[in-house]
Amino acid sequence: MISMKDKIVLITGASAGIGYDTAVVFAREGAKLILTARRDQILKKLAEKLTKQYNTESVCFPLDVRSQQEVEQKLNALPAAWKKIDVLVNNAGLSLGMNKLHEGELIDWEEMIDTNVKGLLYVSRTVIPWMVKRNKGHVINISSIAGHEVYPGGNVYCATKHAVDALTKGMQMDLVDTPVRVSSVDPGMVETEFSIVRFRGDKNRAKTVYQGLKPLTGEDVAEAILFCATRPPHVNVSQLRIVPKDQASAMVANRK
Ligand code: NDP
Ligand code: 8X3
Repeated sequence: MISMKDKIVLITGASAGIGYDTAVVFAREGAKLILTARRDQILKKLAEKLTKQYNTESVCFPLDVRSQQEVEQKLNALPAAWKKIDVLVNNAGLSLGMNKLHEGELIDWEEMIDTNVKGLLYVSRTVIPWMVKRNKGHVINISSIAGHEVYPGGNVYCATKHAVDALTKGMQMDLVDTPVRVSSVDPGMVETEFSIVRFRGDKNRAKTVYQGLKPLTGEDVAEAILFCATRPPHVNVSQLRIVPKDQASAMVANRK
């Protein structure tokens, strides 16, 4: 097993949900954290909490992954020691709306594609060369069950997660002759801010997504991410699908 003690872990979208809980879980294991998202006040509080709780060393700064310039500038401005990133968790992502495709909002499409696909690419394009140079590193992409299945109204979001799946496979091929590992963690329903964001702050509608079943928590997924990161160097968890016991597929769930 690889210990996370003093490993440098960069998490995108660390201000909420899966990313936030991944920060907590890796801090518990002794990692040093680079915490990024747009809401940096939450990141600051998280960093303070982790320092108190686990004596975690961390840096945090606002980062909108949609901006290629911002990604390149801010990551390149990291002190040299912090550029030795051992684990990159490409987690920042979102879904907006559930309209039929022909009734979709173009602005929502742009934001999903820019964040989930292009943002992941920008961060990866900056960080992976450092890993290749050091002959060390692990990229963990957060895709989804929506990267394998499509459901009504999921159109563009599902397309972005299918793209993440393709990018993971492409990275695995392109890095196969290096020690850098690439994993995909693909969850089903996780109760985070995800559905609140999707339904533009409508918490009641968001609740109905998980009605009658026990969804995953961000922590459940964070532990799965940690599992991937801590396998011995000759093992690569290429894809880890994790769903609630009550969920069989994107469309089939056991609701009481
Ligand atoms: P949350 O809404 O709770 O968290 C999303 C995170 O992404 C936030 O920290 C948010 O931070 C960040 N984010 C959004 N847009 C940007 C941006 N432009 N730049 C940087 N950060 C951004 O959702 P989850 O934790 O559930 O989602 C995390 C990932 O997991 C996503 O990729 C999602 O697609 C995936 N996923 C979620 C599932 C679920 O059911 N919840 C299931 C399968 C996959 P901020 O707003 O501060 O920028
Ligand atoms: C999030 C899970 O089923 O809402 O990726 O698309 S789902």
